[in-house]
Amino acid sequence: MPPKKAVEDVTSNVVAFGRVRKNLKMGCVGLPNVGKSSLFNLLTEQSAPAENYPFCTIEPNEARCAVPDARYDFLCDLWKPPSMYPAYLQVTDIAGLIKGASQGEGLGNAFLSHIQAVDGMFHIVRAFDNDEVLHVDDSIDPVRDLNTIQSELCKKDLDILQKTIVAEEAIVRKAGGKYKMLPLFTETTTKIKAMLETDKPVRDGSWTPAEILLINEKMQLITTKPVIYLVNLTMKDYLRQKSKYLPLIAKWVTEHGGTPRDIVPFSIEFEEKLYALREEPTKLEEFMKECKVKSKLDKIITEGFTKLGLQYYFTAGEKEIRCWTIQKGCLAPQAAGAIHGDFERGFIKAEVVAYQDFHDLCEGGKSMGPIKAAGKYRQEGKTYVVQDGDIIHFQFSMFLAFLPRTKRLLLASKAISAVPKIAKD
Ligand SMILES: Nc1nc2c(ncn2[C@@H]2O[C@H](COP(=O)(O)OP(=O)(O)OP(=O)(O)O)[C@@H](O)[C@H]2O)c(=O)[nH]1
Ligand SMILES: [Mg+2]
Repeated sequence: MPPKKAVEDVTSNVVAFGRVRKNLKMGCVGLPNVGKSSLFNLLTEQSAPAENYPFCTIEPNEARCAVPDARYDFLCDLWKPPSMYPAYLQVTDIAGLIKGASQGEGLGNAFLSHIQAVDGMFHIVRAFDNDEVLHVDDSIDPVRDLNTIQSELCKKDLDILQKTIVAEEAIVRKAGGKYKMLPLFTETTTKIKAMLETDKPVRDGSWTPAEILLINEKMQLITTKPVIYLVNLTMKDYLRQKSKYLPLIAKWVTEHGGTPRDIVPFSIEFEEKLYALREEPTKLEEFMKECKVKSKLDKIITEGFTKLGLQYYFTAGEKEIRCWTIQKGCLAPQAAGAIHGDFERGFIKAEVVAYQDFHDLCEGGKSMGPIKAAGKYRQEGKTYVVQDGDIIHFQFSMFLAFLPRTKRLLLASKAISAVPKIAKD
């Protein structure tokens, strides 16, 4: 008799690099003295040391910042509940890397485990001229700096790859012929090696879902992590929205697998000025009127959150408005699991209204009446892929929640097997 097919617990229809969990982190990466800790402090309102000397940061600093969202503000204003919980982005401030870091230069290899512990990178690029702030390579040249960091990360990944291949070969040898190296493993590692040897990050390759799953399982590469390039300009350049470095940086990013959306020009000097004026509203207003440009901190947070493949849905009621962070592509039962495991195990259905429909139809009230009347209050089942900003009320049963797992999965498997697996673009 053929072995029984295992019942798979399908949690999402997206196959992507990286870990599947909701508390993913963005790490601040770049050369020393480029403004990583200063940005970290501004984003998270911390006071990590950010002094004017290279390698000021040694051990990583971690904190979180609320994700700004006008939709959340609207719901909070409408309900005015006693408890309100926005979504949060976790941010880690990491030590600076220099040329040769992968071979132990500067603070050496410690950076590897620190970058491995995050899920995406804010790559901070210095584009501010200032003789008082030392540059480790003596001059301002953002393209050279981008190449330095990219090359060090690729070299480090080559090390990881080599170690993974050696470990896999040892397993095959030990098995004494019972087990052969999978062709998928050999083909994938050959492809990765060719990319890394020419300083191309693995994320820029084109990969099948099977290759992505293999990479996730076998090696913790750092160049699979998504990147946002944050370009730190002088206040003068930021105010005039022009910098001689920006076109060069944009060219480099687009030639290296990125898109213009992956670049966020900002200015620590400008953001620190706004921060210093935060308790003087009149002066702040005058300054903002004068300069006609806005802070970029909100954009940095939301872009970071999106880059990690995260999104959230809302629960809204008299007691609480809350954002529940989930991975993009998450199915309704697993989204319910963000609230409590019993909600996932005992999931019956989700009552859903898209935020925009609620906003447009609520007539300034909290009632779902007008939304139902317009046919926009939906009942969704186990295969529903939750959308960013859905307002959801889950129905669940304690009876189902306490059924043994295999029985529950068997009951669910028919419906769930209809959900296609797709590779993240
Ligand atoms: N003029 C100017 N100085 C800046 C700017 N951004 C950062 N600095 C200064 O540069 C110095 C280093 O800033 P940090 O934020 O500590 O830099 P870092 O990248 O964390 O440096 P390491 O921890 O050494 O890797 C500090 O004195 C900052 O005030 C900027 O946009 N303009
Ligand atoms: Mg620092």
